[in-house]
Amino acid sequence: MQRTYIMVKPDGVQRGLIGKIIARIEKRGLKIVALKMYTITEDVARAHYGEHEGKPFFQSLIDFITSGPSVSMVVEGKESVKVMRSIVGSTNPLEAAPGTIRGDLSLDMGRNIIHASDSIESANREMAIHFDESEIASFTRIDEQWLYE
Ligand code: D4T
Repeated sequence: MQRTYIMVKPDGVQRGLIGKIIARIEKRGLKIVALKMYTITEDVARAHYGEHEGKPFFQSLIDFITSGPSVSMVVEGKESVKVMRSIVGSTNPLEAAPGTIRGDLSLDMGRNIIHASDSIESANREMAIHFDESEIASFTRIDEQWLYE
C-alpha cells in the first residue's frame, strides 16, 4: 500500500474544515495512519516548500503556512498519491472541479486549504520532514476486506 503526506493548511483549520476534509478521505476508503496538529516553524516550512524558493510567491507562502496551526497526516491506501491529488483538485481553486476539496471549499490560490504530495518521491520527502517513523501507525481497518478485491 502507498503512503502520502497531507496537510490541512492554517486557512482550513481556521475555517473549521478539518472534520469535513478528514471525512472525505476516510469515506473514500483511505486510511489515516498518522495525524497531528502543530504550527509549522519557518525552518520546516522552508524545507517543505524548498522547490519554490526564489519564486515571487515564496515568502507569502512561508508566512501563510507558519501563521497558525495546521494538521499533518499520513494517508495510506491503493494509489494514495494519485487518489489524494484527485480528491484535492487543481492548485488554483478557480480551476478545481466541483466535487474536489478545493473546488467545493476554496476560491484563492494562496488560500487553497489543503496540501497533498504530488509524487511518491515528494510523499517520502514530506513524510520524513513532518513525522518520525515511530509516529506512523500500522493497523488494519475492519472494512479493508470490502474495500479491496
Ligand atoms: P500544495 O503544494 O500546497 O499542495 O500545492 P500544489 O502542489 O497543488 O501546488 P504547488 O506546489 O505548485 O504550490 C504550492 C503552494 O503555493 C501556492 N501558490 C502556488 C501560490 O500562492 N501562487 C502560485 O502562483 C503558485 C503556483 C499554492 C500552493
